[in-house]
Amino acid sequence: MDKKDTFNPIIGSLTNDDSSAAMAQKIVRFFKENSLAEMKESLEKLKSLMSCYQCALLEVETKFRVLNEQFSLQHERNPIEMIKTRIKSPESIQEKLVRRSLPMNINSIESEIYDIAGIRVICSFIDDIYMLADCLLSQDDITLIARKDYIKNPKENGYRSLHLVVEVPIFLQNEKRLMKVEVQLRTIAMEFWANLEHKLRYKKNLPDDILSLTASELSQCADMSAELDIKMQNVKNIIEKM
Ligand code: 0O2
Repeated sequence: MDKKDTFNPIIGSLTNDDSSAAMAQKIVRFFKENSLAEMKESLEKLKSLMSCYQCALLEVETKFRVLNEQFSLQHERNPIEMIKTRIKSPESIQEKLVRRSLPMNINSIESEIYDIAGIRVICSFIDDIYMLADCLLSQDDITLIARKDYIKNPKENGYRSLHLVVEVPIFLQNEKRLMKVEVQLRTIAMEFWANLEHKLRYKKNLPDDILSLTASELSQCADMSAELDIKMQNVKNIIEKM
């Protein structure tokens, strides 16, 4: 066999007759095409990983819909007002990797970032949040990875929600994969506050005095909405005891 056949076709295509400029061109093309191939491979892996997260979201969303259905049969009311799902945007993933000084590769995305797949379950009452969280966590294919209770321990700015990171299996054609999903459970009032606070947070370049004034106003709004949640829960408890 001709020696050059054992090399990559582009390298192999170099001949002694090539001028050095032609050789340089072929080598540059070889490296360009190779890195392009690597990029394509990484992109394919990333697409496949994102698709697995999408499947995991479907699994967890179905679990909540089943619980909602069963509860509405037994108690004639739905504990879930709304479910929202999202896959974290590439910009947001990149920002998180940079912020945590993590390498920019598929492995660190999968092992270090727990909120690529996110599901938000908006409930009617505070008790529904804990009831749904307990029901989900008692299912034998769900593993709890992390739990943050920002309802019992609100963030300094007033943010409230129950956050769970769970691992759920997805069954593909030839394999089973365990995927992480971040579940945020909150009431309508908590969702209302978080949405508006999120919108206002993106108004940048505010002077310090305005920033501290708005932070204090927002924190008061969070306390008022928490009070509203407690009052609504109390009214529900009274009616249910009748
Ligand atoms: P998005 O658009 O939902 O993806 P980190 O994610 O690194 O900041 P950690 O500890 O992993 O920190 O997350 P944490 O604090 O448990 O929750 C992060 C998510 O909760 C955020 O996701 C928001 O969705 C929500 N969240 C947390 N704190 C606040 C807050 O003060 N205000 C509002 N409106 N939402 C909050 P992302 O990635 O920031 O955004």
